[in-house]
Amino acid sequence: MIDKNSPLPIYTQIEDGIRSQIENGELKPHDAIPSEREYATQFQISRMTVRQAITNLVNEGLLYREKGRGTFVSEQKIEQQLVGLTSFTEDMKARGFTPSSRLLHFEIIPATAKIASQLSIQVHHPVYEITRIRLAHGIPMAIETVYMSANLIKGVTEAIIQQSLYDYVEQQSELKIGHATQTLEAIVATENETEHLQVAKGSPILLIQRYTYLEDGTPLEVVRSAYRADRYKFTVSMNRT
Ligand code: 16G
Repeated sequence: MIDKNSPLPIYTQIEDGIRSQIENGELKPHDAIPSEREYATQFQISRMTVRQAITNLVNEGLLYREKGRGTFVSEQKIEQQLVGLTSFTEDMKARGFTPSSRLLHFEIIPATAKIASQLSIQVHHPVYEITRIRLAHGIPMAIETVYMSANLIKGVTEAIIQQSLYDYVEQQSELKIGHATQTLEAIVATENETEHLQVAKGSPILLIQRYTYLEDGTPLEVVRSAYRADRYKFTVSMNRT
């Protein structure tokens, strides 16, 4: 792992070494890495140097420390392409994860002025208000609240929401989902989100707000999705035109 003649600083070499052990699977999620003392003895370097390398990897989210227990490898993040308009169910299946949902709230409410204008419906017309925890292999990934016109999409039930909303819209309602616009920003998890996503107080969250439209331009849904920043990263590819 260490070449003392290399122009690269020793701590960078340690960082790179641990990083490649994680990438090639030699170190797996939740494995303990050797202690500072062990690295220091093995490579004949100071513990300060080792600490610097490990702290950098902790700050990057690749490792996590547990008081009194040691330092461990984090779960790898799910990498989500910000291209095609896909559903959570499709995204997870495409990665070989089993998607599931835990329903927190399901109600038909009269549209507020804000929701009515976002969905282009009359104020007080009925809308579904649905909040679900979205899980992959039983691990909470996101907490998501959807508003949808109940006059547009009829017959949504708890059983349907446990499965896929997009499936219901396209298969049962035979409507065509066309396009969406969304914003992505960083926020700090609220207490409620912290609890449901099983993350530490004050954890960063990736907040996506999506407006989805049918092919004919009718607004379909307004969505607020709070994704765990320790489990998710989003990628976009760009062309210089
Ligand atoms: C995704 C969408 C959400 C949509 C849901 C449908 C984002 C940020 N949000 O979570 O807008 O309502 O999928 O999922 O990607 P479903 O078909 O699995 O119910």
